[in-house]
Amino acid sequence: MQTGIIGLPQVGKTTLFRILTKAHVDAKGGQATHVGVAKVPEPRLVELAKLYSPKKITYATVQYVDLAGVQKERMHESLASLRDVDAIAHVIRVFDDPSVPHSEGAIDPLRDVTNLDLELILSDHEQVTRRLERVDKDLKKKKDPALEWEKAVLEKCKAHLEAEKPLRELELTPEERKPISGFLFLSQRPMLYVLNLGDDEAAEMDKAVEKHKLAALQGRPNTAVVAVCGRLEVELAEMEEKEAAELLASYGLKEPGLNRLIHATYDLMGLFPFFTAGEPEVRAWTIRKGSTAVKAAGEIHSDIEKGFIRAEVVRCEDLLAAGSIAAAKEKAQVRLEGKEYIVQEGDVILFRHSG
Ligand SMILES: Nc1nc2c(ncn2[C@@H]2O[C@H](COP(=O)(O)OP(=O)(O)OP(=O)(O)O)[C@@H](O)[C@H]2O)c(=O)[nH]1
Ligand SMILES: [Mg+2]
Repeated sequence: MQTGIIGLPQVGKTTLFRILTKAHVDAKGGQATHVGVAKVPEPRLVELAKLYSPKKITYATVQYVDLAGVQKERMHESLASLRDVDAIAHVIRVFDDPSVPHSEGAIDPLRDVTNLDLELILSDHEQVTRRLERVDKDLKKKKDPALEWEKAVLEKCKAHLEAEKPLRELELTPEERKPISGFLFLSQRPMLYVLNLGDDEAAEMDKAVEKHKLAALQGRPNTAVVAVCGRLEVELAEMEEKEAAELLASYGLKEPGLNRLIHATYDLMGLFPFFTAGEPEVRAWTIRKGSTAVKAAGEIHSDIEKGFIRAEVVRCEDLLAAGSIAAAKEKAQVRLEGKEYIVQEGDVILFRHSG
């Protein structure tokens, strides 16, 4: 699962990518594409580790791709680079800094959001139109209920796009999704708007959306908005933990913007963690909402999936409060679940398997 970081030139994409992934890449890369992995912050892992003193703690991760700045003359390439990502993080420049030129001249976050979204919509519209022509041609030759259905869905998409709305905001039934699942529409990807604020706005992070008149971006389907302050994040990333916490507190913040950004990405992709815990390793694994226990087992190892007997499941909070698995068992908080059990956010699971 990859999230592509896109946005106009010089909006702070690479700066964010570098601190997200702790990668040492050259910000002046310009056209280069970098792929990196970010740890999903998870305080419960640290708490679990206190119970097990494991040799190893392993965090869940998300992948980010740092893409080249979007330029009007190279729009086609920019959009092509989004084909392979599962979600999009659009970094929008809100910070004002005369020493960093803005490709559009003035700072106007809503304009930048609207323009990029429109490019995604146009690209999808072109694809839908082309496919519709093809389908119409084929239907003239021969009646085909499957094609009729595809045509109906494509027309629904087309009308939505013509209203200048992204497909991620179009509600489709599973039946409607089927015929278009192969198309990789760009405006259908989950979208994270990342507002890159100026250093002077760090203390009013949670008011940024209203202040910059971006309330219209909130509450949309498959869309999230986070505000970060790139400069401050760079400073935080270079500090000792204690120092960083003090600096955050001085701005009235509880956690770095990066943590919120990573969590928002994770949520947006419909992912959440479950845990395994033991002396060798305490670990967070990533799973899709709605996945079964046997699927979760497969995340760890295909042998555990194949030889699945049952899962012993306890809520992380219950385990932490009880202090040990044995104590949680005494309180009847450890459940035995079968293959079809739907894994819940924060489950700690021990898989019993054969082989
Ligand atoms: N004042 C200020 N400057 C920033 C901030 N974030 C990034 N910059 C500066 O903006 C310039 C561009 O930052 P990058 O992170 O390279 O931006 P980019 O979006 O990756 O740029 P391209 O890849 O060239 O499109 C650098 O000089 C950064 O130091 C910020 O939050 N505040
Ligand atoms: Mg860059």
